[in-house]
Amino acid sequence: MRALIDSGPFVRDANVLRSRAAEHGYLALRGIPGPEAVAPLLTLIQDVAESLGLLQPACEGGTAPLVRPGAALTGTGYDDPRWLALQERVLADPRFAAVGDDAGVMTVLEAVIDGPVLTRRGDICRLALPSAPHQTTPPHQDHWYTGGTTNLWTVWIALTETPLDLGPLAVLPGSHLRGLLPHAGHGVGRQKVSVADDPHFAAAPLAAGDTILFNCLTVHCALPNITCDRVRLSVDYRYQPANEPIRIERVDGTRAGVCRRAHDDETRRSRRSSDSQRWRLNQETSRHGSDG
Ligand SMILES: O=C(O)CCC(=O)C(=O)O
Repeated sequence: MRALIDSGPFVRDANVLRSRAAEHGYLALRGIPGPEAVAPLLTLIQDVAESLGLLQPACEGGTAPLVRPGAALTGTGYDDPRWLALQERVLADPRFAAVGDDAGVMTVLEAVIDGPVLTRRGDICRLALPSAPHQTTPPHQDHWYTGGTTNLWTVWIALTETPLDLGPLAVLPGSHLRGLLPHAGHGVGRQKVSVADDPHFAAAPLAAGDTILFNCLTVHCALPNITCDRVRLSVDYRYQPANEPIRIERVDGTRAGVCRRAHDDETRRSRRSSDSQRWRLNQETSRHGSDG
């Protein structure tokens, strides 16, 4: 495992950010948006997850919260009703959007995208429980799930201190230059690329409010949460150039965020109201996390 290269010191240098992002397919940004910026969102997520029976009452000091004994998510995690309730309550709260719209974050995005940026392109709040290796995010490229422009960037933000054993994000530097790789696997969010034990993955212990930004073709995964009782909390937001069309067609012909079975079922049935479709698409795009 390699270390991440910190681009935090260059946040005011658009040329350095752009050229590093183009070369490596990612930027690690320590202190962007920073611990104060994420504190209200951390409180919100802890409160909601505690009320759903997933966490013990919050600890002080930005350390990862303790799991409620016995708490586990069913299936792939993305289809557990408590996971969906968490997304519904957190994503609707202004404290969630505030972090994705943080001025420091947006400055970096505008530098990397080199122009006006469209937000809300698939955002999600994540909680990685201990003792759940089967739910650890496998290596994948977001583009497989999101479709549309390849100039789509994800901002992944740690909400508490996230040492390696808590399972932070890992990226494969330069992998965005290989184009879209074959993905295989079953279940929501379980399609992955085969890069078994590639020693070139890069990761680092993160502090609350540290960011990893990466392109939708950059292969990434989560490290497993191998703590016995701590929960990793993070959020990820997606952005694309404002002047590019929003396309939700995946390379396999399904719509982004809608799994094949749901897509086929929906095609057979007559369509429901456009409002309910939009809601489902938002939910599924979020799950992708996105499934990505
Ligand atoms: O946080 C994770 O477990 C995975 C994140 C991810 O795959 C993403 O942000 O696209």
